[in-house]
Amino acid sequence: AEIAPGAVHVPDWLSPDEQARLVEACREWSRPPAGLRATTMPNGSVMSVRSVCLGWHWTPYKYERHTEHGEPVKPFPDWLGELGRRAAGAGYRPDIALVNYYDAGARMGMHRDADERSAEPVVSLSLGDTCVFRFGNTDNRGRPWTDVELHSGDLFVFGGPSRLAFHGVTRTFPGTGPEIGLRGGGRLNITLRVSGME
Ligand code: MD5
Ligand code: FE
Repeated sequence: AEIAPGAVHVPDWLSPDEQARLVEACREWSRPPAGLRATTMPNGSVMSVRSVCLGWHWTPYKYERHTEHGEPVKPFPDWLGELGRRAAGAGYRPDIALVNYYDAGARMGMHRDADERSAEPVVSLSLGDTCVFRFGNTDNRGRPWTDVELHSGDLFVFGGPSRLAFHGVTRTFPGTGPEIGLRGGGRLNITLRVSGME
């Protein structure tokens, strides 16, 4: 379903086996060094979502090859690029993966993803607990917005005019995810992006 121009939601895009394989990959990527951690914002607040990056490390508001602790960021694997091409088309060449982990209380405030130097789409894959994804407008963090439930296995592609729309995650529904190896529950979101760097 096209939620807005360029914003396409494909429910149930990943098979249960693919979901389980991605969860296992996220578990590996989450290990130190350069593993899962919470990001501290410039105002000192700590994000409730924890994240791990592949390819390029995001820290507000830029991408670097090393984490804030000087650890080299893990490589972006070829197979993940192939998955991205299945989602966004043959010419898509992502070089960043940003994995977000949401525990029962985690939220993501309204923001836009404007730190990539490329207008290529963002591919989003949801795993585990269902969430409410708030898809806003391109002007400000307020209304109008559309609330969409994202379920485990769903694909979202944000391209064209929706690439710079404000968006966030207002809540998750603990205990709603399928048995895909996310022990302890929660929600994972993997975004694939094109850095436009180098
Ligand atoms: C999430 N992640 O569920 C979301 C899904 C992030 C983030 O927002 O920055 O890691 S990705 C949603 C997204 C990406 C790019 C553009 C738009 C939405 N959009 O225009 O709505 O953890
Ligand atoms: Fe975002």
